[in-house]
Amino acid sequence: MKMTFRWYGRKTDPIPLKYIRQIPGVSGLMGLLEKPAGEDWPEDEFAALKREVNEAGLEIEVIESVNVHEDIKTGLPSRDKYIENYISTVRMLARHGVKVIIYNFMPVFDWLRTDLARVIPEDGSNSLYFDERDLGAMGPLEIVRKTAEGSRGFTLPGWEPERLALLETTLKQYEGMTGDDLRKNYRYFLDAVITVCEENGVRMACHPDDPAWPIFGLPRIAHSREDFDRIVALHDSPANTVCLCTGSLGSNPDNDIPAIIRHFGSMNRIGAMHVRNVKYLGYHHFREAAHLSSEGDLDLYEIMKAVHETCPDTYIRPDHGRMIWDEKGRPGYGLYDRALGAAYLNGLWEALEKNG
Ligand code: DNO
Repeated sequence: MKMTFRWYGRKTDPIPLKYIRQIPGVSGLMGLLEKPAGEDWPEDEFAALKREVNEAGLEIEVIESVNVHEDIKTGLPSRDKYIENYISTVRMLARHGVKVIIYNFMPVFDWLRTDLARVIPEDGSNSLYFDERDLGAMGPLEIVRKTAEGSRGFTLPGWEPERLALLETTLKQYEGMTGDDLRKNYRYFLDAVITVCEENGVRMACHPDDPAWPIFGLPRIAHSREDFDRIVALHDSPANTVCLCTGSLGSNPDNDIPAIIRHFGSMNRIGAMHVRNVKYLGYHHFREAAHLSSEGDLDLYEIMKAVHETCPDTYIRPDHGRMIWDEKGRPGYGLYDRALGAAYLNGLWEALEKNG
């Protein structure tokens, strides 16, 4: 297992690389370049990022959020141009030693919350929060406005301004589209990209829908074990894998996370893991919790045990943290609680290793 940490780059991430290097057991990043979906990532910019990360004593073998353009998801004729750009980015990242690319195939929205800083009454910290009843009253444009307002001036993954400027047009393109239509377009994308990944020693890892159910009537096809069975079968290859995000899938209590890890881990279809805890508050209602099992409803020991048994070489990062100790950072991506999460997950791992 390689413990990593998400970092947004020096320009927009207030956390210095040195601090990340000082978290015990963190050997690398799940890094990214903040680029609009569909863009061919410039090699010089990535090379500079890699140099900077390596000089700080960290690896950068996993890249997140190489976002898929909406024209690919909706199957417009212009998709071929964007797929070509994607392939060129995959080749470029491979030349620089990247092994896993995390992306998602969610229509329009990446992850969604109704409050980015809900105070946890028990301890005064705050965390990301979702209540579908609040969403019902809001509608897509309103939730976008609210999310942008609550982001403290940081761009949030999947909420890039260029993408949201086109929101109304994009929503129209999805009208009448079914899950099967989306899967058909997904297969077209994978057929083009996965062969290139195989040739270049890269694995694609699909991030689940978050929360793990359909929203605003949009087709969503990645929020259960059955969904991911279909995804890995769309183009059967060891390079077509899952980014197993425990908190996203875990937002639906019907998803048995350790069982899902065992299932895809033993098929060699887990490319990377995002690990965090969730506290259920009711139907389609939850908040994010500290990583420690007893602070939420997921059993992190069982989760790490399933990883240890079936995919022990995977990349992991502690996912969203709460805001604690008065930190003012990017919602979900502060330093302190994620560092505590990494330390805890490393502790569980040490115990699992010593128990054989
Ligand atoms: C949210 C992140 C996601 C993830 C993307 C991958 O906090 O985990 O934005 O990186 O879905 O494309």
